[in-house]
Formats: sequence, C-alpha cells, structure tokens
Amino acid sequence: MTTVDLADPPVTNPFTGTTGLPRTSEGWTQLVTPDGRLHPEVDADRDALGRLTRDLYRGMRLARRLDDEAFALQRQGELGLWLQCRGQEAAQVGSVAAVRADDYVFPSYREHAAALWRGIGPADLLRQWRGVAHSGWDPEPYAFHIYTLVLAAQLLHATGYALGVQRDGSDTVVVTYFGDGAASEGDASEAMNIAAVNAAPMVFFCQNNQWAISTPTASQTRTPIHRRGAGFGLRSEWVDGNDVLAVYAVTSAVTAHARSGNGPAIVEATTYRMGGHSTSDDPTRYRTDDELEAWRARDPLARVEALMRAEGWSDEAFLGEIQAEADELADRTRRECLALTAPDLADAFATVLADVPPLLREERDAFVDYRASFLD
Ligand SMILES: Cc1ncc(C[n+]2csc(CCOP(=O)(O)OP(=O)(O)O)c2C)c(N)n1
Repeated sequence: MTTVDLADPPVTNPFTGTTGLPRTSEGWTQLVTPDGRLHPEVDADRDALGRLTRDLYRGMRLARRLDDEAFALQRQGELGLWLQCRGQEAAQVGSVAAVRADDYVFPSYREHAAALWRGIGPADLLRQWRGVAHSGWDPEPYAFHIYTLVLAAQLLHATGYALGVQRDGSDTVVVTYFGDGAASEGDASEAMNIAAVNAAPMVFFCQNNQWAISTPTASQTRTPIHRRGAGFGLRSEWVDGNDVLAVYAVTSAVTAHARSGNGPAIVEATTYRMGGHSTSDDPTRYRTDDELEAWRARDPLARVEALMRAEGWSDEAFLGEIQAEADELADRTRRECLALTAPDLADAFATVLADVPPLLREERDAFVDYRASFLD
C-alpha cells in the first residue's frame, strides 16, 4: 500500500528561483496586471523573460487566428460545429508551454491553443468538427491525446496513464484539462482521489471559464474548485488564467513538484469563455453585455501587448511578422478544411480488424453492391 506524505513541500517560482509563488490580496497568483504591469517580485533576467513572453504571445495570437477562422468556416457551412477557445488562450498556452514536450496531455474539447502549441495542425484539429472522422490525430507523436467530449472522462484516462508512467519508472508528468462544469462529474472526484492516494505524477488543470453552457459556476459549486484539492490531498494553486506569465509560473512549479514524486496538483485558472459554448449556442440568452465587456477588458492578448510595449519587448516588425504568420495560418486552415473529404463508407470494414474474416468480407461486398445499385 502506498502512503502519501501530505505535508506540501514548497514549490519553486521559476522566475525567481525562490520558494513560493506571489499571491495577490485576492489569494491567486497574478504576475501581470490587466493593464500590463509586471509584479515587483518578478526579478527574472529581463531578456530571457522578454523572449519567453514573445513566444507565448505568438502561440496565443496564432491560436486566436485559427479559432476565428474555424468559427467563420462553421458559419459558412464548412464545419458542423466548433467550440471556440477565445479568451482562454493564456490559460492554455501558459500551461502547455510550461511542461516538457513529452509530458502527456489529456485535453477536453476546447484546447485548440494547447494543441496548436504542440504542433497539431489545422486539418487534424478540424476533421472531427467537419464530421469526416471520429477524432483528429494520432496522439503518440504529440504526447497529446484526442479530444474527449464525455465530460471528465479524460481525468480518469489521464490518471490511468499516470499510474502506468509511475510503474514504468518514467519521469513524465501527465496534464489533464477540464472545465468548471466537468469538475462536478463524479469521474473528476474519483480521478483526483485515486491520483492523490497513489501520488500519481499529474496536474489537474481546470479552466474555470465561468460557464458550463448556460450554467454559471456559482450554480455548480459552493466552494472554489481549487479548494477541493485539500480534501483529496492535492497540491492546490489558484491563478489568474488570463495572465499567461502567471499560468506559466504556476504550471512550471506544480509540474516540477509532481515530477519530483510529491504527488498530483490541481490548478484552477480563472478565465472566461468569450464566445458561445459552441457555434450552436446563443450566449445572449443567459449572460449580459456588461459581463462580457468586463472580461473583454481582461483580454489575455491585450494584456501581453501592453506588457511588451511597457517593457520594450515588441516593435512594429515583431508584431508585423506575427500578423503575417497568423494570416498564413488562417489561409492554411481554410485550405486544409476544404480539402477534408468524408472517408469511403466501405472503409469501415477495412479498418476494424487486421484480418477481415469471411463473413465480414461477405457483408462488405453486399454493402458495396447495394450502394452501387443506386443511380447516383
Ligand atoms: C458526461 C457528460 N454530460 C453532459 C455533457 C453535455 N455537455 C457538453 S459540454 C457541457 C458543459 C461543460 O462545461 P465545462 O466543463 O465548464 O467546460 P466548457 O465547455 O465551459 O469549456 C455539457 C453539460 C457531456 N458532454 N458529457
């Protein structure tokens, strides 16, 4: 039986090398204010921090462009459905950039910015939503599992994977993304409990984007989601999810903590879903313009732009390069989407079993003949 020492060793702040992460009076970690000012405790090498900030900004900007293009493609009838990640780019890019490329990610269904950062391209991201495949990509080369639409199921998949990694003696950490709504699923509690009991090398990363379709977080839980960590025995962190540097710092710290055998962590990143739940949703039915405006003022990209301006980390040339790259990505997204065609239905017979048995072959031939009997 494994026993777990619940006395939390302190985490190390990657920007200062000191233990502990700065907390604001609200109790969360925020390193950059919404108007772009850096926390005085961040005394990292400014050049290195500037380079990191530019990289993270590029990841967020590209993700937003892909997201916008996919939204337009859905409105033009080229995708059946799309779930926008607009507003959540800092939570996703800050966290995925903070872990190693071989740390295994189990996403939900809205993690386009994290997926793009890992190198998953537009065709793979869109094929499922165009309705031409059940899922998008081969997880192995990206260490990034396919999207999971059954809420919170990926927390169990991730926990199982992490227990396997632990038994292999590997130092991989497993990160799983989920929403505030998914946090209410029994699967989420079961996963956190079994992960904590076994000191699984994991980070449970909750993007609390304030809404689960039309259900606000306040109707979902009486206590903040990160506080549940204490009940399960997880390292718990609360971060401003629209502050990419804070998300990066917190995720780096808890990942190092988990990698060193100290057990799993939960991070609650407070953010906002700027779009509808999906392209089938009309959010004006349940939320106010004032709320939207308040969050627009906390836009994660605008915050980094203000920071880079204030610190002298960006100039017209840099912003122009990113704009050109984003436009190219949008063109590629459109091109690759339009080129995605439905598979031949007869392929269903070819891709289930390695050796097609006689009965199945007969059924396939009958299906092909039946289909050929139609004029068109
Ligand atoms: C087990 C299960 N129950 C219900 C649903 C229907 N459903 C899809 S998304 C969603 C809301 C999820 O909200 P949240 O977890 O906060 O994530 P978000 O969509 O806001 O990113 C619901 C209820 C589902 N997909 N799976």
